[in-house]
Amino acid sequence: MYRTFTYFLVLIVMSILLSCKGNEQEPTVPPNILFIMSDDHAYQAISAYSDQLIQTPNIDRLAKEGMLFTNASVTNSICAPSRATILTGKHTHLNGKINNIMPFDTTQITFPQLFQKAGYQTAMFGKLHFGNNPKGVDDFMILPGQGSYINPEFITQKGDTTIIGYVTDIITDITLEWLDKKRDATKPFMLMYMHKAPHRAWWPSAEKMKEFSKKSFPEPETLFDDYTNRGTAAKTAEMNLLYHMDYTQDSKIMPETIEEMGVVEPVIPPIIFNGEYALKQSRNRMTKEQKALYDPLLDAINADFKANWKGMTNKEKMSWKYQRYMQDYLACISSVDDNVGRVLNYLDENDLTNNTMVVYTSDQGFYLGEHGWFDKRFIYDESFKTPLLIRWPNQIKAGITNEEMVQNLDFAQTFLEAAQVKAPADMQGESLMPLLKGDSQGWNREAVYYHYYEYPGWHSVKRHYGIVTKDYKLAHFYYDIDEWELYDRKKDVHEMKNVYGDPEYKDVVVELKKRLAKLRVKYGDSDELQQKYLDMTKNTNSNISESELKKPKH
Ligand code: SGN
Ligand code: CA
Repeated sequence: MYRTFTYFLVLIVMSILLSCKGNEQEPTVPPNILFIMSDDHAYQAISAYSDQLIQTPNIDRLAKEGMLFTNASVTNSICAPSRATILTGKHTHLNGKINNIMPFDTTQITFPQLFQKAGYQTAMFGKLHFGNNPKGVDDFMILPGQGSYINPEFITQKGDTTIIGYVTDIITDITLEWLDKKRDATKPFMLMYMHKAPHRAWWPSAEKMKEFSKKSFPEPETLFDDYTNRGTAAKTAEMNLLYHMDYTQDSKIMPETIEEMGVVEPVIPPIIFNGEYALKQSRNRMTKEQKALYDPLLDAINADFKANWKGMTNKEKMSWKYQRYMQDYLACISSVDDNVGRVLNYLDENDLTNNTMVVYTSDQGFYLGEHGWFDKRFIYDESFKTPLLIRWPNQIKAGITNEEMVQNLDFAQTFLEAAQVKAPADMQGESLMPLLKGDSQGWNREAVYYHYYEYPGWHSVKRHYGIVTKDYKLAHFYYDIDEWELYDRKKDVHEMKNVYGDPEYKDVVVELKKRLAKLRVKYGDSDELQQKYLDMTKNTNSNISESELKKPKH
């Protein structure tokens, strides 16, 4: 009641103010916010960024009809920490969610709570991956932990439920149902629509698997990278397609085939020993009817493997794995794109397009074979950068590309400013509203800060922090080793040469170290905090504890 009253009051005051200004461009009602986030969606796999790998016509609409950010990045390239930064508007070292395992302190203010307080209708559907339920949403249905692709379980306010079908379609069905039937249409909404796809172990819908397992894709230039001229961290990371991508859960080779062919590589992490994990996760969850759709497809993949694998060189195995990886990963994305299309159509059909800010992003970037890798975590470009497309026809001109260094840290304040809700003073980002309105004068960020913590853990990427400017990237790998890396982003776009020790860059290093120290002070990070988080996580290893996350507390 009180909220409805506040909302109408805001509406009346805004209408009076706007009619006084006589500006037809301004919205007369607060905008809706539709936040769409996928999990591990690399910008390389959105055709608005590059059409080398896939066509994503629906996601591309947001760029055509809005703004495409080509230098958007995350502050810590991993799932739950990225989500914590988005929700709190704070760097990891302040919100405390340093990795996927540590609990999130739920006494912190998250931006949906502020929307709810301001009279918005709020909801969240899909993957949160937090270990606790969201605050500040009137309605939610979230996957437990990483969730399942096939016949997923959901945690809801009314208890747990399992829905038969494919996760990307189901999350969309739930989202559309809320938009159409559940919300109060007299109020503006802030809706978080968050996909599980295309997270590992990539499992497409049967229809898309059929389509994509016939395709082949261009290899990235750096697929056969041997990490020469890089530091220890790149050399010791465990995310190489040849050595760490699993034939069973990742490439969909059945344990029987593995045995028959005598495959002993790669070294499979214990949790997915014998391929149990993914095949259990997806194939073993299927109904008889679903199995009947998938099995001929899996048989064809296995037959191809049996016919070709034995005679392959390592290089050929790498190429084979890359193709299998891209077929499944991109097939998952194709479903995301179709489903984003369904939601955008709904907005069109219900006259909601013009005054809804639609945001499409990912919780981080991802390696699609660049440097021979899959996964994320590093400050290097493919995982540091993240896709970001924003459309709001009432405020943003169509078809604009923006190259400024924006971050997921900025989202909360952007949404709050769009809705004219005051952001708490301790949020650390900056609202993107000036950029969205075409005012780059009102934006003067020249460097961003990054800090990754989940080590020891999956994929063995060592802890590091760093500064990124448009020209350079300086990173300090401080645990286990004490190594600095510097990349010249203009001359070495693929980040193949660490020039930290190169005398030519001596002055650049001195200057960047000063700027990095200043950034750490500005954002409140320090050696002491770093040590505190090291001590806190001394005995944790995400390889082991990830499964414990599966069941969030209610
Ligand atoms: C799982 C994956 C990893 C992935 C982490 C974190 N392994 O552990 O490849 O890096 O999730 O991903 S898997 O064998 O289970 O597929 S995150 O997006 O949740 O941070
Ligand atoms: Ca992720």
